Amino acid sequence: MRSDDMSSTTIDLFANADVQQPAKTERIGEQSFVLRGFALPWTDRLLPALERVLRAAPFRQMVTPGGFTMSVGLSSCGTLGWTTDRCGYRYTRIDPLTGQPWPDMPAVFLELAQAAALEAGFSDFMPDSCLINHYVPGARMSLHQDKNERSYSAPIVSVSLGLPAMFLFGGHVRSDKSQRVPLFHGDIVVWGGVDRLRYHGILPLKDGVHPQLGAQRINFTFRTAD
Ligand code: MD3
Ligand code: FE
Repeated sequence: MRSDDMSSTTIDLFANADVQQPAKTERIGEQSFVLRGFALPWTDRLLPALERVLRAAPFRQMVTPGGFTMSVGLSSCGTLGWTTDRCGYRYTRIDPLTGQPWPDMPAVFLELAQAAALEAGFSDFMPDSCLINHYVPGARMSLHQDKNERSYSAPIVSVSLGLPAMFLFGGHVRSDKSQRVPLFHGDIVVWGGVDRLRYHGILPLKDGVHPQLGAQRINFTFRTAD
């Protein structure tokens, strides 16, 4: 907050604009940061936890309200999971595939998301949802905004694992020019404040084989949905 704003409830959209970030942090927007390799020291704990989540809630390809099957496979953990079907996009407490609550968010997932948010200048990040996206070569995510959350005041933290991908970072209007940001195994991106509603997407995944994960990319997206 700026000192003259203390009595108002207005969110200070530029709260982090003048916060110095460490050297390995790349700033890609007013309040968006790539933390290169931040997740690498955590992968020994992340991958077994991921396997446990996926045993309870396997990847599945969902259908958009327009009737298109997404090329990306999805799962979730945490209190809320993001879902789409012919009826629309929404968060649910029950996994529609299993009829059970989504698996708990592993402690290591939450700890990593909070550490990354803090590194980018966002304290007290409390995600209640982790969407797990599964890309195979050719899979893509077209330009969209993330608008299904109750509030946009919390940041979003995303963890990239496996094959590299080209992230498209657009503006507040779909037709705004996008910047391209390559994302590699272990990179984390944090988006908040003024950048929270910017259009974004992932270009079709290129063929390749990652030494640890094989021919796939897995992305965790942590959100405060409720
Ligand atoms: C940028 N996932 O799940 S990172 C998504 O890599 C999604 O799987 C991509 O877009 C992926 O919705 C991109 C996550 C992400 C999430 C929200 C954002 C990037 C964002 C909000 C604003 C700007
Ligand atoms: Fe998104």
